[in-house]
Amino acid sequence: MPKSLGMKINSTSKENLITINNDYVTQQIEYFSNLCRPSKVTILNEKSEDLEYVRKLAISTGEEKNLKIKGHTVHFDGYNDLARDKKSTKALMPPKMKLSKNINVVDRDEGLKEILQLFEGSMEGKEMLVKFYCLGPTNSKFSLGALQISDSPYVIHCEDILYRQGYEHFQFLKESNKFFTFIHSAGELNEFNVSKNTDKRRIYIDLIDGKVYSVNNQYAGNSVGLKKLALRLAIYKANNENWLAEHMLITGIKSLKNERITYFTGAYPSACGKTSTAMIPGHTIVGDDIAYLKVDTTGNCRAVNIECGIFGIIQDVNPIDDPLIYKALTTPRELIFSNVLINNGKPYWLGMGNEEIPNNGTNFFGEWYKGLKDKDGKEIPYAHSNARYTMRLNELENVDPNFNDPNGLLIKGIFYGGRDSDTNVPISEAVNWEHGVYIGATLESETTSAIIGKIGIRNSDPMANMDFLVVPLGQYLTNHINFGKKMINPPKVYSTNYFLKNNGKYTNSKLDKKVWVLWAEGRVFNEYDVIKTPIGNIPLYPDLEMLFDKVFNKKYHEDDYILQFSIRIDKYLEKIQRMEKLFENEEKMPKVFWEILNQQKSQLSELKIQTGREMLPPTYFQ
Ligand code: SPV
Ligand code: MN
Repeated sequence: MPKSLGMKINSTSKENLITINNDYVTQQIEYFSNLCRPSKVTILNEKSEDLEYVRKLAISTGEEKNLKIKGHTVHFDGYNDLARDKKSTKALMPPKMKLSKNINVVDRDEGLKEILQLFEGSMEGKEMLVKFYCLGPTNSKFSLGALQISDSPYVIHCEDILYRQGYEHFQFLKESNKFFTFIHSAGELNEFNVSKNTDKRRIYIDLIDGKVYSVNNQYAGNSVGLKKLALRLAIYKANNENWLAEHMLITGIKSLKNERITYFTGAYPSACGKTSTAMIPGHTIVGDDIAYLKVDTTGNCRAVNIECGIFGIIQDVNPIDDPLIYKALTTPRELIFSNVLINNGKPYWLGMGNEEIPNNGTNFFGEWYKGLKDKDGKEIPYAHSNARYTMRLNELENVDPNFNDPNGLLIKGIFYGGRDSDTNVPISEAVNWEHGVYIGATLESETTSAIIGKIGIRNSDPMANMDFLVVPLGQYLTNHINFGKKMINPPKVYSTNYFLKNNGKYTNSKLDKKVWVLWAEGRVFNEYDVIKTPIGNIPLYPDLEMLFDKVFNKKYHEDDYILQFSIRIDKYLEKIQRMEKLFENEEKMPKVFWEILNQQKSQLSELKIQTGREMLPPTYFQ
């Protein structure tokens, strides 16, 4: 036991460290304890008393407050710390490495120097918590160890809810240093217990060392190491080992006749229907955010949710649209609300249904009253649009019984979808795996509030993973193509779009996605025919009519079908142009990407010349 550390830890912590028996772990803790200078270091086990210790600490330090319902607490992030900070999140670049131009980087030596300085003394007067987790189910070939060090009991509390405990996993690691390390400090806190120096917020990713440094923030997308910070390290690792680390949900779709359950993954940029796809009524949820995908020995695709909880957007969770989540949020269980309005121990959020919203309370701004403005004269809403809830998955009635399966779940389909008001049809099928990669690579979305910045701008977001890429984009896409080559039965791939508009109005209702996914599920078993179009395979009207009838007992009109499934030639051609520009300077692009793009382009252009029309009904292709 290093002497400097020995003075700061109690006998239980000492024992916990000795049992782990890993020099690299001890070195890290000692190094960061010396650098951050906490008054105390606590090394936590995975026992229930240790979980309780963190819950209590989050309350006693004021980072969380108890609410009326048992087990519910609230946490506020600062006014400048309510979403992921893309600008201040950078990969530390070793001298010979080259990344795509849209990946944020800083020279490794320079970045390390800057961030280590920010960590210096950052935990003075605070307690440093050390915790061991496992990404993915334990005892599985997917399992990855994660060591989290933080001065924020809120961060550890979130991780205790969102991730599997990994103390045992670390014991089995023996002397190995093959795990990820996350070091976080909320930095100096203000009178509301929120990070004060958000101008010095930095999140630096060290690919060489498998380590992420995060300082002067609390918002979970920035602070919780195992979430988007681990995703970046995993993408780097996966890319070198030919598996996939993806920003994907996993759901079990029950077939129409209920005779089978088929697992799909799905990638959607933040706040674009991802959680609601994972939570479609009647189906099961395995995960709503991050999945690892591997090819098994039989040539099939298997995936695990690396999390076991949800850090979900709370806006619009109401008894009609999300009955299961709403029920979970309004009954006793361990639950952290963040950035909602609190009045008299009760949380209020945007779009919560018929509740009357009080005129005052506490929110992410501090003491709030209706009409309150910020220093720029902007009215402060009672709750933030990126307000969230943190909850265990097994609190939900629809959790999949196999969600902890160490072998992963057999994946037969993949969905990609973005917020797209004018181009893509509600659902189409890729003709093969490569075309599926093309669909994922060309994913675009109109921006939302999950990221700091303007709302409503069209952004390109390959596989919804662009924010987290730490390998060149072309190489990442080549890895996707190669992943397909390893499979005997690759999953079928689907493009979905829940946001298609006509004259400013959505062309379908929120729940219609249930029909689209059931059609995809049936297609996996060749139950429906398709119409072949230049953009892929689309459904036939009678099949959707039957599905709408069986699922919702509702008439699906042919006019709606024609409106939704018409091929918007001009819009697709515009999209292709944007894609040409985006990828033109990208190195190591798979050749097949350009082949597919050029083929689509020439087919669509020809149709345009032949017909003189910018939009063709699905029946045209029959
Ligand atoms: C997302 O924005 O994609 C999320 C929430 O899942 S965050 O933790 O901020 O990444
Ligand atoms: Mn996400």
